[in-house]
Amino acid sequence: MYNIMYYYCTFMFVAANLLKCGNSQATLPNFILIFADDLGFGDLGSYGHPSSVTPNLDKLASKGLRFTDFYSSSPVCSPSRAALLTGRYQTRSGIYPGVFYPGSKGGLPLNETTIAEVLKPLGYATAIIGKWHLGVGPNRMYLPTKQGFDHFLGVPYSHDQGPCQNLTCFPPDIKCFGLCDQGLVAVPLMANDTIKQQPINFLDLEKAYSDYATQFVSVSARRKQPFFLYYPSHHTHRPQFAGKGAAGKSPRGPFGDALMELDSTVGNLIQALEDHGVQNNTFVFFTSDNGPSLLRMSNGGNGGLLKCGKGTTYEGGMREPAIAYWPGAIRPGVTHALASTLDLLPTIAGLAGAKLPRVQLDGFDMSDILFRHGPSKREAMFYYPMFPDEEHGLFAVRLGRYKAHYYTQGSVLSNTTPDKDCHETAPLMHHDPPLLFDLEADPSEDYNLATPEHPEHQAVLQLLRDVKAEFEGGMVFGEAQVGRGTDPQLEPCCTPQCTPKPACCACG
Ligand code: CSN
Ligand code: MG
Repeated sequence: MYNIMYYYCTFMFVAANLLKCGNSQATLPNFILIFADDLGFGDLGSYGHPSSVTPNLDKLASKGLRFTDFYSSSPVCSPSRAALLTGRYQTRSGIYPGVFYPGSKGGLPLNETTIAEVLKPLGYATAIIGKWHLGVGPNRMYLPTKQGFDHFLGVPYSHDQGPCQNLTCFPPDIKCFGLCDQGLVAVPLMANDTIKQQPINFLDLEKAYSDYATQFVSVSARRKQPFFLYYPSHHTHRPQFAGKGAAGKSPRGPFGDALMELDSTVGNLIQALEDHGVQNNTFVFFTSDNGPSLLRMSNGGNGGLLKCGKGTTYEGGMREPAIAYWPGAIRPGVTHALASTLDLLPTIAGLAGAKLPRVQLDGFDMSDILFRHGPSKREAMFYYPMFPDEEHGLFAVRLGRYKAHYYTQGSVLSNTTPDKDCHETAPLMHHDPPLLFDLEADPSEDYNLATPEHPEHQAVLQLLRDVKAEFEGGMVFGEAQVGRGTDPQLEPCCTPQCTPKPACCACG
């Protein structure tokens, strides 16, 4: 009975938002969004990995809601982050083709509305800690501080987008595994718009992030200010790194160590919520930006039973682990509802009672899934490739249990997996009729159903075609921001007047 009342009260609290009920306070909920980098569907203990050490994430999964059919909007980083923060496909906001570089002229357009900007008018404290990757630009005009975040501690792009010959792992004299970009400035650590350290010290980085994040939780909670913490980790993007607490500690090797370090931060965040008594008033969500990097063998992640990985529109490229955690409000369980990073903005706005941006959104409120283990409002997922263009449009569509591939293409980012369909040598192929897979019966996309032996699938193919046509009829591509090119002068340098660049940019 107690339990029923408890859930009822919290449910009422969530539904009516400011309704006083039981012990729950009439306050706005807090949000923590943890975004792993290049983490695959099969990488967590709770998703079946035998040697990952992820006790804290596994605890969230067992006490929260674990998604089996959750998608990122893109098989690479910048576009998937744009979609997460805006609730809109990257093609609308112009975050294509590919990903931003340190000297990119473009960025997430300032007229796009992020989750942070949705929450700001309600008095939320907002922070991003970790990897931004939505542009730096002239006068650093595209940094997170211009997109609704009060605080930024982190790197404005990927940590392999700079020379990494000095990036050492544990033991300290061993070079980290993986290729990095030469000829660019060393990777900077930024505090808001200022460079704090260049090159970054990776061995202390996760601890610095975790300390800053728990401090942000603690200060906000003590002030009784609602908060939004966006924690886009560099883990587990290659090259892998880990500080003293995790390096050499996991049986899985460098990838496992990095993942273990991220997991320990998750534990610290949950502890901070409990220490300040806000765990029952905080919605925690964990997922990843795209599938595993299969570029450097076991130094990248693992897509489990899904086909291919990063850079491709097969399931391994975009289907992600995802966990929703809110003690008292979200009942433990597993959901097979179709959902996406695109759905977080409308869900969070709904929970806070915030106004939705007055633009075309691609997300759906997930409240029915979260609080009632109910069905999804989302019927379809649309797959754009790493380099989308208007001529080719969508590569694939999922509608219910069926997925049709109109185009397939391999990617260098999935080059070292045994399946040759994933490699960059697998050329762009147009499929007419499309390849058709039943993802419930065949999640690995092994058995094409659009064959003469299966005439019964004509109806579903027609339905998929209609859904695709209707969606594409409403898609307006924004100006290609990554396509605006790069200028070395725009690369963040802590000693702007120094010579010779990029090597002279060094501080802290
Ligand atoms: S990503 O990884 O930023 O996580 O997508 O670090 O696609 O050319 C992807 N890329 C550098 C990367 C380059 C990255 C690319
Ligand atoms: Mg990534």
